[in-house]
Amino acid sequence: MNKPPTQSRRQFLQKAALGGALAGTVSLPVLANADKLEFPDDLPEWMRAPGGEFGNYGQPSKHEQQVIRWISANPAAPGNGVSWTPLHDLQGTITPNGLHYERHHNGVPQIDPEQHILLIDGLVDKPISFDVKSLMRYPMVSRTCFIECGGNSNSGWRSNPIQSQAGYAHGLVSNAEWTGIPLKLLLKEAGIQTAAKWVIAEGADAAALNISIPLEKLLDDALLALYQNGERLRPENGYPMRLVLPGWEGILNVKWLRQLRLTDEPIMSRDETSQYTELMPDGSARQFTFINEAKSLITSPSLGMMLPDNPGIYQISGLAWSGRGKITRVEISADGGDSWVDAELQGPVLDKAFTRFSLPWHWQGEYAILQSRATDETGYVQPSREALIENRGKHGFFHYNAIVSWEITEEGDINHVYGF
Ligand SMILES: Nc1nc2c(c(=O)[nH]1)N[C@H]1C(S)=C(S)[C@@H](COP(=O)(O)O)O[C@H]1N2
Ligand SMILES: [Mo]
Repeated sequence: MNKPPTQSRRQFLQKAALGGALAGTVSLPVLANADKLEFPDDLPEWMRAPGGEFGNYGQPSKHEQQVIRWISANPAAPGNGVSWTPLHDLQGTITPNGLHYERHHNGVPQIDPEQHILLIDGLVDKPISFDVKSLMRYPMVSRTCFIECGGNSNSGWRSNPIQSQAGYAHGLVSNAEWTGIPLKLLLKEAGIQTAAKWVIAEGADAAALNISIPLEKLLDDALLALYQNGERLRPENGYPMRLVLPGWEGILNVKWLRQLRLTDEPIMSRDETSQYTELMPDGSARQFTFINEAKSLITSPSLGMMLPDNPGIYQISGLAWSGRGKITRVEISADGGDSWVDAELQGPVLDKAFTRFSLPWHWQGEYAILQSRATDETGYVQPSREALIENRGKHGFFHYNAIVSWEITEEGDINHVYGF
């Protein structure tokens, strides 16, 4: 599984020449059941008696109970940890609210919305504050975007590829439709002084997490979000209000937001100095890397699944996203990166949001390495792991966005490998 690339593996892949295997012209009826062309004599039990009750708030089918966020909490510091979105179990592009990933530094505060206020002060003409009721009277806009933790996928820095399902290694990213008030509206109401360049955002959790954000971003496309996929924010995602900074790393999307203080310089808080600042190979430090660069991930087939038919037809499907704009291209390789074929992008392709890609694959039962590679509208191409490490060194912890490789064995098993 973690074996180093060998000559024979490479030769193997070359023999498995792609030919038409990824070409996308396969006829679908081969997957239909030939042996179930009549219903069984007995009606199933759910058709013989009236069904269940109405529900005040819906829950997934009991047959889908394995579709969960995976929790990696820090036992040494309760309330500090993450839960991962099961990207490998989901389709489409919207993350259901109950499955949005979580990252808390000190637990989920149980905020009474009646008592919560947002204070805007510092380098403003007049400090102002809002309660939830007053904010509800503002004009709101909706936008769909992903939020991704800067630490997502960071197991990729390890010397051996971890054998976790796609979402449990890369699911500190989720995509939702956020509705709220453009921040520029609220900041302008306070009157921005010319000396103001940064905004220190603070949350109302026990961590009172605070972080510096360039004022420019808040005047651009930032939202004070009150709704998430049509309903009020979930407590774990910032109820009653949070910052949403499309395309910018998770930590800046301050949850349970209670203060925006305008300043002329960053505050140099914990999460922009001891964290999120990284040593580069030349000894310099990389700081204030706000943007999540383009990335993609094949979610199906992926680790934990099996390819039951050998040979068989499979839909390769996955997600791509970029903090710099729209995804313009996703390529797929089945031979460890020697040859690439363009996947289909499912529309609408939105700015700084998940884009679903797919490509039919006629697997002939050969050894294969599946990879996806995203390009965004700035022309940025997702790097190989080799290139990423060459550029960033081995001491990285954040912003890992290299190509992910799934090894398909001749038996149809799937492993995570580092490719060649
Ligand atoms: N107040 C506060 N805001 C916070 C955090 C926190 O612990 N406290 N975690 C940050 C981090 S590191 C991330 S990745 C995102 C996670 O948002 P989510 O839990 O809604 O997915 O929130 C950010 N905002
Ligand atoms: Mo994060």
